[in-house]
Amino acid sequence: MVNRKRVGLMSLFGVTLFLAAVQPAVAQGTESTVTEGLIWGLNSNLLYVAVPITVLVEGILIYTVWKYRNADEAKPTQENRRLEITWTIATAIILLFVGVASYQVLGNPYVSATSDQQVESPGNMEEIEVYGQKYIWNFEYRVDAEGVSGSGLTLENVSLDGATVTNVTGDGIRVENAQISGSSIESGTLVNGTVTGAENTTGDDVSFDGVTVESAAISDATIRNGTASSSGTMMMPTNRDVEINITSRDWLHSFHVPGLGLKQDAFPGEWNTIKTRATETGQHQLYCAEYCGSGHSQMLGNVTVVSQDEYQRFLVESWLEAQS
Ligand SMILES: [Cu+2]
Repeated sequence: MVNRKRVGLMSLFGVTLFLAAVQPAVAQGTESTVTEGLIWGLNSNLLYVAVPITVLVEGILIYTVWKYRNADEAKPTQENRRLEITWTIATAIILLFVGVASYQVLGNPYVSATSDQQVESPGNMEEIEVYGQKYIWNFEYRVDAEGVSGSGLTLENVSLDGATVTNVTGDGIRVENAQISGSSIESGTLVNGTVTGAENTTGDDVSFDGVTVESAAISDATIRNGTASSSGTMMMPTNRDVEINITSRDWLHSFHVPGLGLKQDAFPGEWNTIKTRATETGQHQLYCAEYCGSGHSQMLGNVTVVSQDEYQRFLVESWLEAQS
């Protein structure tokens, strides 16, 4: 009777363990990035293998304990070659499955990080730089935009592509009262600029490189390789590959966003890169996951995932704000 009760208790314990193990996978439901989807997919795949093995092994154990509960003396096991070959091969197959499944996910560029100083990004990828420092997170974004308008701006090192210059006065170094239509700069001053491909009056395309523009108004301008920044909150677009380059300005930190399945260490003087793609909009908590001093627990931030349009608007607005 006592033994039967014990078997019942053990079974209950087994079922509880099983439920505890399965529950997170069930609760997960949807994933918010490609990265998170891959990680949870691997998790469930391994669980599909681990649960039947656990049930089998525990079942045999419980059955054996129950069956030989009254045996006085244990009998020595006899050699059984067939059994040994079977469990060796079965184990090899299971380990092979675990290895292949893990490798596919861990070797995926959306999961594994690279440590290159300069990762050359194709133009179709958003680039975000993350700077950890005691005890705050700062972010820098690359801005490429078209059809940008603004006024009262000071622009440095900008390049305006496809602009047409009219009524240009000066010698190509200092241009005053320039009227540029297409990208229109009215009553602006271009200091130390170079104007190439422009005829003195109307017509040709012109591009400005390394130009400083003071108090200008621009409309319908193109921004190439501009930068924008934010502090505390990182913005991210949906349905677009994002390359997050992470470094530190002072000390060891770790960029950790559990809700997006992202985690990467931040070292001073080194860039660690993670690539991901968000699948839905939302806001997620950012933590520092490397003890970095007395303010470590307060080193929090947010990651806000918005639509591509909204992200683009954020970039341009931040860029314009930084110029004025
Ligand atoms: Cu930190």
